[in-house]
Amino acid sequence: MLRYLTAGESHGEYLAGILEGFPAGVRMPQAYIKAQLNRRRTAPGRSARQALEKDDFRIISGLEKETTTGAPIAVLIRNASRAVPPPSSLPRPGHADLPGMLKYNTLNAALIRERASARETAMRTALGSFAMRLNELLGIEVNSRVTNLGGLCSLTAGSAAAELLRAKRAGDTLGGEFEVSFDNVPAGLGSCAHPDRRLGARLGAALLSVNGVKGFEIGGGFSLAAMGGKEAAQDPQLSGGLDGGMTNGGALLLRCAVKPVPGLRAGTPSTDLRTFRKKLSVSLTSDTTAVFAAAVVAEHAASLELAAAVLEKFGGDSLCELLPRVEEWRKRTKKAIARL
Ligand code: EPS
Repeated sequence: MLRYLTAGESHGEYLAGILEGFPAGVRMPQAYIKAQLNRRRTAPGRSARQALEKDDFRIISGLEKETTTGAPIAVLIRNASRAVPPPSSLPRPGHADLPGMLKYNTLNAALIRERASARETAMRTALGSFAMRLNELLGIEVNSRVTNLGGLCSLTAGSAAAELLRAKRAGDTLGGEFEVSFDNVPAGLGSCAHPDRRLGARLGAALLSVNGVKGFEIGGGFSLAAMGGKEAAQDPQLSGGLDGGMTNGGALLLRCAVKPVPGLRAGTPSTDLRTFRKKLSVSLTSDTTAVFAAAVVAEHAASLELAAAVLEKFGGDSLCELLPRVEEWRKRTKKAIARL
């Protein structure tokens, strides 16, 4: 069973993560993890904090000479920004502040923000890069792209940058949509045998847990609601690579909607929970958009879930045990999935 845990606060000394159940014999160059962390950190629309962060990380167990041993992999990422925000009883509407303050019985929103912050996704990316690498070695390729930024759909690097600048100058933030796709996925991952083994549901949970994600679709998604069965049957890709909770051998296509970051430099009306006075909550640390970074995080979160499903189906404690099993399965299923 592949599983992971993360810990750490946004401005604590470290983020910490453990990945358990990962097979032995996977070469994992540090540069590979660094490149993935840099993709997340330098995505368009980030706040000034990301220029300060270096995402310096240390792997303290589970690797010998950049190759996994099968033991739990423990990772530490050092936070450069250690400026813990001062205590505040003023929740930022739309963030975790208010429900977190109620839930954990505190009048200090900063305590909630520290853990709810999307800073945590740096660790998910580091751990997810192991899964991405394993999938890659098995021939599974992941990609993502942002398809909508604040309603703007034909995006180029230039039009996105201009839109972000416009929003930033106006003290506003932007939402958007992204797609994550996986090619060359073996058929039969997941299961129709029990609800919690359905891979679509598992991938949905993985992606909906990425900060700011409010919508999730598989393949044709919501557009399928308006189609007849005859029309839908003409395009097998509308299933997004999943039928009955299992991969069908076609490309996996997942799509997410990300809300605009709710913390605004321009301020949002809120209520101080100590005095019950109305006040403007002003956020100076927000990204202009989270959609580009979320797409990178989503690749990693989905890769972890997919690698878990691969390991469940094929087993094996080392890459050399796993590889021939996947190859043999691909040969066996090749003819049946050729139409997709
Ligand atoms: C982020 C770190 C955060 C924000 C952003 C992403 O820094 P801080 O915790 O200092 O505000 O820049 O987080 C959010 C958008 C959010 O909603 O939490 C990061 O490292 O990704």
